Amino acid sequence: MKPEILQLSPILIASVRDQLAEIYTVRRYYEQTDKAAYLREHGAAIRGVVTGGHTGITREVMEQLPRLEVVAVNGVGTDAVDLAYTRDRGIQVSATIGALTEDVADLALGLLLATCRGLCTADRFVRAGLWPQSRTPLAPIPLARQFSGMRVGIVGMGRVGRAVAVRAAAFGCPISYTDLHAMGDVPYTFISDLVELARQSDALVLAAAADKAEGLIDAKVLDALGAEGYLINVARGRLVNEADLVAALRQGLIAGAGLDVFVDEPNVPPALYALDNVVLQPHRASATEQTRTRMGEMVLASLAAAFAGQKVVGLVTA
Ligand code: 8YV
Repeated sequence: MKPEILQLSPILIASVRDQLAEIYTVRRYYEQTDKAAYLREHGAAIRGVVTGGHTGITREVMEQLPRLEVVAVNGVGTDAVDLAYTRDRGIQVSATIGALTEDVADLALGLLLATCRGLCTADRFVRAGLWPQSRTPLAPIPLARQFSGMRVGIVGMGRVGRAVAVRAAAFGCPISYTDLHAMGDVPYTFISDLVELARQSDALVLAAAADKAEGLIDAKVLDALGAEGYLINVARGRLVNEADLVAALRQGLIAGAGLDVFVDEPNVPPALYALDNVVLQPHRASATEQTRTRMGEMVLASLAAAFAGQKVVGLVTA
């Protein structure tokens, strides 16, 4: 009999979906309207969970899966999984560690360039047919901020932080960072205090894990970043106090923001829609064909290892 899998978020790669369906009985929890009834019906037979980084899985759901052996996160963040609980029960948790680093860093740079150079505003200007109407073509759009050479501050010098640093350094940007401690193996300036890092940066890029850092970026940090400063978030919405960010953007206390993640996805603070100094993305940093294929293959490998009684690929905790 095929092992039963509970799937909490969609997989967009057809070949991965096909393989999952071939090897396992896949219960698509995310498609159900009455999720409680679905769990009552299938929970007892479920041996594995596939979920997204942002979706994770709650303790309440896992409590209804008595045979659960493995949670395979199709993503790198495990902040939405109750790891203390999985550890207690000996459930293995895997993440697609390393698979999406380059894409997330690419998007951070894309957001930096798009925000500083006003790419989306200028795109809207051209699409609206406003260019030919204006006698001095660029007058309705303010001059942009040069990105090359900007002082970039990175919050979290993990895999993604490092990949952002390499890219920004290629643009001639001096790099500083903060983390729990200085890293001996990177050539960038460590600044332990986040407010001080913000003060010494023209752009702050969030690349930190979110489990212990809710609301890290608040009014104080934004104030230190200042009216010429930009905030980029490719990590988790929860790292930012969104009310403080919206206020800072509206009042011009910071220059702009490029955001791929939000506190209550897919809901975005409506005030942001009207602001030209923000570039918004629907949590798409890892959403390329190549990366999602690699991630899906890691998920398949994890499940296979777990059901063969082995250590999963990309083990986070067991
Ligand atoms: C993933 C994410 O794309 O990796 C993560 O933690 O949040 C996203 O980048 C998501 O998990 C896809 O399911």
